[in-house]
Amino acid sequence: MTPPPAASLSAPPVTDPSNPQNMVTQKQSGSCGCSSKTGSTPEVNERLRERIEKHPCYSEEAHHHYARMHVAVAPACNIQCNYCNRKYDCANESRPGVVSELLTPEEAAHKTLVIAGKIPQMTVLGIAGPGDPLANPEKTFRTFELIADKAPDIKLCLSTNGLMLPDHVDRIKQLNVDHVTITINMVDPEIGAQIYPWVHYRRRRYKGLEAAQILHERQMEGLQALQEADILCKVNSVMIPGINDHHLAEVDQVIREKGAFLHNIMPLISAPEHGTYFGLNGQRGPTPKELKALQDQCAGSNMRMMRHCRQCRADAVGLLGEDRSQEFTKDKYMAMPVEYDLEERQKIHAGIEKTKQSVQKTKATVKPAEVVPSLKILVAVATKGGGLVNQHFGHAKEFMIYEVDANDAKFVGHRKIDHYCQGGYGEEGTLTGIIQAISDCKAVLVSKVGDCPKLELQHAGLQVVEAYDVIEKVAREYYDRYVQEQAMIGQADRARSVQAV
Ligand code: CLF
Ligand code: SF4
Repeated sequence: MTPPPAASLSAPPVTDPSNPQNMVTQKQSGSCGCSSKTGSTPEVNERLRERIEKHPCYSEEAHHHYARMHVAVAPACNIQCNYCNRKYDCANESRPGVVSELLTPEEAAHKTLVIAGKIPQMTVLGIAGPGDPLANPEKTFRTFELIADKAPDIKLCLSTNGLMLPDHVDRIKQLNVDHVTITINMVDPEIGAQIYPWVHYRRRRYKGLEAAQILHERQMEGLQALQEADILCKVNSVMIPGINDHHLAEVDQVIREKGAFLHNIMPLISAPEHGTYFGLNGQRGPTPKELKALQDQCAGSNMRMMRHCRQCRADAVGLLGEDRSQEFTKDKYMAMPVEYDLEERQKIHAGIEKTKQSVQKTKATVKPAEVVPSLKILVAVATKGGGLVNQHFGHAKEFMIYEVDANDAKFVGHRKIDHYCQGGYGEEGTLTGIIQAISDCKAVLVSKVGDCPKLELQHAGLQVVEAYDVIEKVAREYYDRYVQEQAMIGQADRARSVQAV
């Protein structure tokens, strides 16, 4: 179902300051802010900015600069999703529910404090599994307590299926957890019954439609309670072709009406070797094109659409695009001393904020004064953070995809790849896969690239731009050159056809 125009939605009154949806409405009309009892004010806008500016999931801009970590303290789950199998683990696998080691709250607190010293740009501690954090409330809340006590500058974040959320919102608020994610894949239990074979609720197991109905009601109740408690809520939805792909626009509309701050539509990850019901039964995930089309459809409304999710492991560490969890296995971090230093971290964060400002200034210089309708193209960017084209082609494990036109260069997604440079040498086999992954792009923007892969990329029709600068600047400059080239090619073609006549 296509969402109606924003104006026809029954949005809560814009004067309610606790409603994050109102903040988004304000933001999308040009400021990063929310409403207040007396209307939108700079103070309230500033408050929303502070809540998201260092959270790499809630702010696309922040994800270039700040890192998150997850601690795997929650093994049990109270529902079954057809796309989940927590028994499968692989150190190279990045999927929700995947984890190498389970931790006690005390181990988790130690690990967090160690990493807060080693990776000072780590600003968020999330609990996202491997099961459901609220099916393990004691371990989850004890972990938050320990960390809040020793590291007050670290934001606490929670991701849940929502079944037990209504019972815990007061505790979540009391612990100052300001970011909660609910995974909502349906608002129609008929569709839910195809995704969830059972839920375990108040000591009883429910199956089929009844299970999906209970889950749906609890998710809606939890979302409402978060809104009333003024806790920022993000909704994750897994796009499952043939099951909920045509339904997610309706989900988007419903969660917006209920005050969700951000919607993250993620692709189903499905392969037989994962041993999930969907994987074993040949259920496919969406193509990047299908995913983008749905995200674009939903982003047309007045709610933010998250496109930079990396579908993290339950023990992920680092910037969203880089997983450093293998550097911090239990044997390693338990032997490391805690080096958490609040003052030092604050200094480093102040430096990052300065870098962000300078990137913003550069971005502003490449925006034209007037918006004009124009051709859109995609480019693939190699970056290791900071908002810059700053990574060697051979070292990239993913490309960020930007959609560029005469007005803007917008981040629209990412593509995972096997990195080309293995043990100092380029791998021919992986190059074919890389070219395939970005075949809908016109150019690759990298800090450097070797002659051989450069030629191969060019043969495949991809232009190669070597630069070290702000992503949007490099992308827009390339766009202008591309448009000029196309115009010249068009002129030459026309001249040839006139001669032929
Ligand atoms: Fe973790 Fe989730 Fe918090 Fe982020 S992840 S609990 S909100 S700190 Fe982020 Fe990872 Fe996507 Fe989650 S990229 S899977 S959205
Ligand atoms: Fe797996 Fe999370 Fe679903 Fe539980 S809620 S079955 S942990 S994906």
